Amino acid sequence: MSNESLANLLSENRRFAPPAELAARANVTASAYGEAAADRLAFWAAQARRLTWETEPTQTLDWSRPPFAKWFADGTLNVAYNCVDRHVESGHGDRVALYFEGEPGDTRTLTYADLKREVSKAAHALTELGVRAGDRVAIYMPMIPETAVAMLACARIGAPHSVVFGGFSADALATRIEDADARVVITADGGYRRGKPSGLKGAVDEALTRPGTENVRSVLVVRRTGQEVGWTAGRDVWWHELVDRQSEEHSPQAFPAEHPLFILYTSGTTGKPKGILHTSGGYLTQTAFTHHSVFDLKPETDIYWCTADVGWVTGHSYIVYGPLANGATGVMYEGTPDTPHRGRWWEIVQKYGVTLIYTAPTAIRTCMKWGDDIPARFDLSSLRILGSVGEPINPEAWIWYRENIGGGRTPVVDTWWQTETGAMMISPLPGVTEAKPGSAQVPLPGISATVVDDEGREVPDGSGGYLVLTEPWPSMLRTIWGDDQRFLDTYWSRFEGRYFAGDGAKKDDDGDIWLLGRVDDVMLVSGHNISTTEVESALVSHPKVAEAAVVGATDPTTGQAICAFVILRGNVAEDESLAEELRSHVAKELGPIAKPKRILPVAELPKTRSGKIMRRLLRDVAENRALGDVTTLTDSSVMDLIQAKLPAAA
Ligand code: 6R9
Repeated sequence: MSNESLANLLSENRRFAPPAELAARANVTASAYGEAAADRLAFWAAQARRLTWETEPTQTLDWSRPPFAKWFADGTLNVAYNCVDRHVESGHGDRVALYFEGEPGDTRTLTYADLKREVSKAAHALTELGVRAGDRVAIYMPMIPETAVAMLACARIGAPHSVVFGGFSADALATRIEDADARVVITADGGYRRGKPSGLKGAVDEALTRPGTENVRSVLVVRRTGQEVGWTAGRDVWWHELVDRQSEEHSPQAFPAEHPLFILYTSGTTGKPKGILHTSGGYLTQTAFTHHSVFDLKPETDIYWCTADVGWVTGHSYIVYGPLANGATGVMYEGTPDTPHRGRWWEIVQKYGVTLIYTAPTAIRTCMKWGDDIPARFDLSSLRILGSVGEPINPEAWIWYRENIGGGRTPVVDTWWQTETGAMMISPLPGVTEAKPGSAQVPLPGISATVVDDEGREVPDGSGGYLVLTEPWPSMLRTIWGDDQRFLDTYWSRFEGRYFAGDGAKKDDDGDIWLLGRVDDVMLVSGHNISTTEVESALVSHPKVAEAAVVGATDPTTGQAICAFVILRGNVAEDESLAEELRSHVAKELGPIAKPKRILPVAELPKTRSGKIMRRLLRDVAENRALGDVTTLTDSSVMDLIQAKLPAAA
């Protein structure tokens, strides 16, 4: 990418000041930026005091062997104690930790005292199965309370967990079990999805026939749906038989701050999945701090709901560790947003009086497509802050979220971070930042990020390039499990001494950061770098378009030609003039250079199971190639539908 790359095509001038009342009572005010800038390490040392340490750390950062960081290295703590016991000890045992809403409508409420009992019993159960500190435990579960209990039980005994998303196949599970050399798998018979039970245990059985998984000696199985399951005597154990008979008292042992907490696999575009390793003290410090500051959490009164699956980093950091470390009351929902009806999420917000919600742009755009009338049927007035994560949020989707879900009152916080960063890195603060729709804006206090050009020079305001992180942060990944060299090559070799995030970004005239998508997705059209995100945002700003995915397809004259796949809003019909209408709209918003050559209306877009658009597959379609790896798709029939559309393309 050249320096004028990712030029400032899109101009977004709407601004939203923080509500005065929120600003007046905000947990974190503008002074935090100054304090952190004056002494970054002192700032993080102060944040570490949010936690209860068995041995208080005296060292903050050990960066003597970069990029292998150690944070709070001489401190010791127990992560589960911090997320559970200490809240009971400080008199909040009766506070609800989790409101669980099953897809079929069954509910459970766990207070912090309940959670302490469950986690203690599960910790004893794992110990009885022979799990010792340092042993890896794979967790392959639906979204039920036992999933959080299992994670916390592992943390309690110092056994790093590797949560594998329940939608992944037996093969994907086997690869991850093998890479982490897991000794125990925790699973369930199944879970509820789209109105019916779906299976999990069968995939575990199949995975454990694969070479490399021989070291798994036990499979602990939660009964959720009651469906028939295969059973291997001597290996398989029911959760209710083993866990329920354990003692409710368990003394948590303290571990060093750098003790591994979990491995979480991210699938890059190529090669085998990377096992991202996170450790204890720094991770918990930053997840707790960011959850407290970005959601302005008031644990006594807020009801917080993160709609992610626990199988993704968002679920780890913002369903389990951050919120529970802060003593928050959270909602956990098992199923899909449209079961049994398209208002299910908003019904949940109304039912529990949710005040803080954290979701993904893909979900927001889907709700836009379903129509404004659906959320309008529910009382959403309890909401006070709306969060977004996972992809760039198009300005139009941002505005829709604020207007239709937030009643035009609530701040929207667009939080940029990654599995690798462990916790939020770039985000507005709801009581401080004047918000710009579509921009994550500013690095959080204590975080250093910037945008650089190809040579690694910081770009001036108003220019684009690559996002880099310039100083270590407490919740950073420590390595790729078993592969230090790949850790160095992937993140630390592109720009000397700085972490390369793999995302394109630009700085606007105020120096605020706008994320422009993965650098692999940037298009080169007639010598200009154009970001997929900006063209998509221009398309979504047209009243007929709910969602768009844009790719660059090889073109003999222009190098790459822009090909746009669009999903139309609710009741918009596709007609002959549509493609031309959208093309001229993009030309008006961004300039003629960004005008898509082809526009294809489609019913669905290919997405990863965490909701990110897989542009790589769309590029295959646009270039008439055989499709690459589709194993991480939510629904591979989507691609058949798209390919069937192709001959009719404009
Ligand atoms: C938390 C999570 C990381 C990638 C990241 C970027 C994209 C996440 C974003 C965003 C723009 C945001 N991403 N949040 N892009 N604005 N607010 O999603 O982790 O699954 O590892 O994905 O997601 O491209 O590099 P992960």
